[in-house]
Amino acid sequence: MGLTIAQKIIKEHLVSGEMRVGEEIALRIDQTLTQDATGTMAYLEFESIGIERVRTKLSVAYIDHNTLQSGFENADDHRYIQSVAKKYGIRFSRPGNGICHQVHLERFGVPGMTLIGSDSHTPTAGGIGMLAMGAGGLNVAVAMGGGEYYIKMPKMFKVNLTGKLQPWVSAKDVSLEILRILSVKGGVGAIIEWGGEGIKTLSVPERATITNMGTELGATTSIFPSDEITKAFLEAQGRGDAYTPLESDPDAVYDRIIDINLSELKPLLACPHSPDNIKSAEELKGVKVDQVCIGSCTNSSLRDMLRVAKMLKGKKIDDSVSLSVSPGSKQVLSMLADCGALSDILASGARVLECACGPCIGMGFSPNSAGVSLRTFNRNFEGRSGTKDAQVYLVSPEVAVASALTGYITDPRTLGAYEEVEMPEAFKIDDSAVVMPASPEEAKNIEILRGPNIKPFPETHPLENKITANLTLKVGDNITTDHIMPAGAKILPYRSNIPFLSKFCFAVCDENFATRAQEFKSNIVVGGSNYGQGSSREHAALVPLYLGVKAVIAKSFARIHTDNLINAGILPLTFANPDDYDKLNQDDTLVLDNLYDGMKNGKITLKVRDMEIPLEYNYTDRQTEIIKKGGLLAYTKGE
Ligand code: MIC
Ligand code: SF4
Repeated sequence: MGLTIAQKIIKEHLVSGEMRVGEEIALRIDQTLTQDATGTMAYLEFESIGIERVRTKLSVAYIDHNTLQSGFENADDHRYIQSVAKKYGIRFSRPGNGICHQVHLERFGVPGMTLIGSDSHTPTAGGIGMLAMGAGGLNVAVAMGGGEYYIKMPKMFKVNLTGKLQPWVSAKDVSLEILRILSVKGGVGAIIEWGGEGIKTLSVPERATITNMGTELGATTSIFPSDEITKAFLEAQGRGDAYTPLESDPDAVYDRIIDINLSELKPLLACPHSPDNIKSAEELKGVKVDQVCIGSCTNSSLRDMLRVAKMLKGKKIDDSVSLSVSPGSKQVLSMLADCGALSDILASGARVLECACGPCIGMGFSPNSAGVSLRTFNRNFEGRSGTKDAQVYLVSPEVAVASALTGYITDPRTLGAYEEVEMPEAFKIDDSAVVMPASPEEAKNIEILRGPNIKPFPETHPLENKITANLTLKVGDNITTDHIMPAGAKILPYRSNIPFLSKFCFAVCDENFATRAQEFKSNIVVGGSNYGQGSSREHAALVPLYLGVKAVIAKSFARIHTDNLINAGILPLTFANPDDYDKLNQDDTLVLDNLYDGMKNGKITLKVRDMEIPLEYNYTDRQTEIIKKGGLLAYTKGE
């Protein structure tokens, strides 16, 4: 039987396990990346594992999230990460060099290799045929130390593209279309391979927009073949030698095949507050717009920015609209400046922000009260923009500019003639903002610089055989990590200070959660389906751990968050009968007894009032050991 692209890479990197869907497999990891918001914690964990130098082929530490520096905290964390990088053999991408996924695609990604990153949009590198996955910081720390990365062998989905995108329709619309088809949980447990004749019409940055947003489907990752288009991109980046061709076998077998005809797609928007709440620009035309943001790891490539500049050239944005443009990398910004496109953007009335995540994670540029914000980003979860009642829509750069010009949601196809942008034959290469690590000899004398913002890792304890806990919070379906542990400019600087972060835990759902959890000391959270979707932030597990959360019982879980709960030593349990969710009330006293046996046979009984509710526990012996020891750090250190 033939293999899919992902199966080929998995086979090459398989350390243990059988490649059977749902079975746990261990993979050798070639490259890792971290960003600063998850990086400080990941490097504290790496230090605590106690390895002298990274054992990957390449590890890069990016600074792109916490770049506001409105106090000493972020600057201290950046210095900490820079010193760790220098000492342990990691490249350090300085603030201003760009968003991790954009820079990694441009400068470091290699087709056929494995990459894990402490950021959920790491699959962006699937645009050049890498098997790239988001992971918790601790998993990345272990991989940097040469340890394997464990996943459940995913199902294989194939999206067959035919046709060609029509003028004013772009790769973002493909991402939104697949979200319409599959929903935010439709990709859980699957790898999505993109193929068919239609992919020959898509450049690498367009492919990367699509693999980037595969994260919003809950997919393990998304991947394109590595072909002539990949080769041309790598050559234009001066990295032609990184190219290897990669495609699936003609007789590869997929669990699901989805057909999309690019020629039939229209400009789409994801409406508040979920990336799968899709409507067309035609349907929404006339909605008043207050703010437009262009950028993020989804749509900040040179190609996207040139398109934006072309649309803005010689025009002014509407007086009522505030427009921000954040190029994805120093390479993009500098090439925009050199060719004059930056002046066209500035002359239109746009505000140009630095090459960083910025408004995407609420780092400035929050919308006005109840403001309508159109963003070329990948997530529009409630409150994520920093304004709780903002109405955020996810759009393509084309819809973004068309709407900024008119002040209303506008179908760009009404703008008339469409001119293709011309991509340069070679990108401008300047890697001077990537600081190289010290040699092993020099590294011995490098001191790690720790600021006062860095507080100790929360205490973990081995799992007891019986848990008696208060049901301190009951939430619904699709709870995101932005609900569990919000981000944004006011909170993000404290990512290495769990006690401080804890005040904001679940604040989007219940402002009193943290206080109540501290009163009860032993807590359980109950959720609906797809609990923990969204980011890779392990803080969404570490902070509940700090607040005494012992278990989460849900209808189903998102992939990375499940790992993060296990890594923190928190029990993720599912209802055997999803309807039992309705029987539980907030502040019920819950008893989970005989856990060790229950974990062995996969069945645990929840006692509440006079009821016994069957729960399922479907994890491997390795995961059980991790939870029993009180988390992956204790397990890895052999405590
Ligand atoms: C996000 O887009 O939510 C983030 C911020 O990039 C997160 C990582 C984090 O919370 O630091 C992600 O996607 O993993
Ligand atoms: Fe940064 Fe936004 Fe991408 Fe997350 S989704 S890495 S915050 S740009």
